[in-house]
Amino acid sequence: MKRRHFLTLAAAGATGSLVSPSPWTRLNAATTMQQITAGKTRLNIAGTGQPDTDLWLYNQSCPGPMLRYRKGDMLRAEVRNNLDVATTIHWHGIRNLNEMDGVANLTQAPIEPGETFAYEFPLNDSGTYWYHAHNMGWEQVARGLYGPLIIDDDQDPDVDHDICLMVDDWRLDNDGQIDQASLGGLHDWSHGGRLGNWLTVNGKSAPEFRVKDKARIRLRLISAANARIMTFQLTNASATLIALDGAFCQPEQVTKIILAPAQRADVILDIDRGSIDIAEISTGEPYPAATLLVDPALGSSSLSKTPINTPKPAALPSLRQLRRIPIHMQGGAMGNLQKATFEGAELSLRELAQKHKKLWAFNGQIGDYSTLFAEIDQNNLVSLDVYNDTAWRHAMHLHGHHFWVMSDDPTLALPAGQRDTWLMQPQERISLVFKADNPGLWLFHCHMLEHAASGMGAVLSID
Ligand SMILES: [Cu+2]
Repeated sequence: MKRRHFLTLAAAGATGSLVSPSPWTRLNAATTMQQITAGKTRLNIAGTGQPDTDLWLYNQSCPGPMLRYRKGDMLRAEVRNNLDVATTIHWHGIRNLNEMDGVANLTQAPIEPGETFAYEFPLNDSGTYWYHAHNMGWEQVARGLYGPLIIDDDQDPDVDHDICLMVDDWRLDNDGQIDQASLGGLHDWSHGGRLGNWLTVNGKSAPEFRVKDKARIRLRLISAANARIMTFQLTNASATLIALDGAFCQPEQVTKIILAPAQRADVILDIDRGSIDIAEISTGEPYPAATLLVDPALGSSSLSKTPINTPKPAALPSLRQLRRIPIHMQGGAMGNLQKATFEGAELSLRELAQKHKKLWAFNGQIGDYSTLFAEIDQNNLVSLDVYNDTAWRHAMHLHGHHFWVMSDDPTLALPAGQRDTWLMQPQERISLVFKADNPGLWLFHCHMLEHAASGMGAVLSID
């Protein structure tokens, strides 16, 4: 099985450039309580001349407000639910207090319509993160309930522009509205998830970002897509990848960035020839995503373009005492799952699909929050030995911890640093190694949100 490298090594010579002022209101002040309201809003995301789209948003903004802090700050947010369904917020990639992790019906009660819930937790890691609804996520994220969360670090490289590109893959109907008929469709759930037909970057179609000439730019890419695995290509530019899923990695030159749902990648670009186009190319046809426009009115960068020096990624500890947890992933279309256990009963795949909309299993068990998949002693070093025995790719996400990715397969390109979401190819075998130093009930699930909803998840108990 050939696996696609997460990031393709760049060949092109030109350095790129990226850029632009943030389109969001910047909420700040680490110690103040942020007010975040989930509600219904009509907003244009379908492009100029198109009708506004009925969305579910945080603070009427798409994406939701940028939350920006410094490492060591406390995040305090009062979340009000003005929707007519229950919701929660999960702070993706944050090694959080368990009771602040935002998983409805596992770590907290759902926030009912009209209610508020206060989240408060320390931010011990810097980098690019995001927050999103974690109750009926397959619908609530698809309708717009997500936003960026950025934590600055004293060791961040100096740049002229720090630009966050939050990308999404919407499925809109001919009226420019969320295609509601397809929400919950069993075909999508058993295949690659609910793929969209409309790409936005920061809620807009192919936005332009103005930058200084010769600028050094940090570009933070975040995928809020439900299911689509996107590939971003920088035309006329190469970039230095410096972080994956928030964590600094071994810097490397790239011209393409593959982002599975929920993944993030940070790159540094130096503008040395005019403007730069960023295209999404996963379908084979380049689709414009964003442009970085050199604007002479902004002047020219005075930063010296020193080599990029970032902190070393966290080193893998000794593996002498390793708790191995085998995870055999099965199910989905063209799969080999015949039957599985759901809520204590063994059912055929047909029954599971037709009566319960369950399609995926780990070790013959359909994921649900009432079953502990594994009980782990705190501070154990754990290896989730995952075998993707399905015909589909999956973006596997662990809550509350960051993991190292290991494999016996020398052809796999593995990250040197830690991640929180790993894209698995069909038939891939991988070990996700982490120190179980954060007590609580933590989900390990596919971030193709339709797969998670139909059984591809498990609860790990650490204490
Ligand atoms: Cu999946």
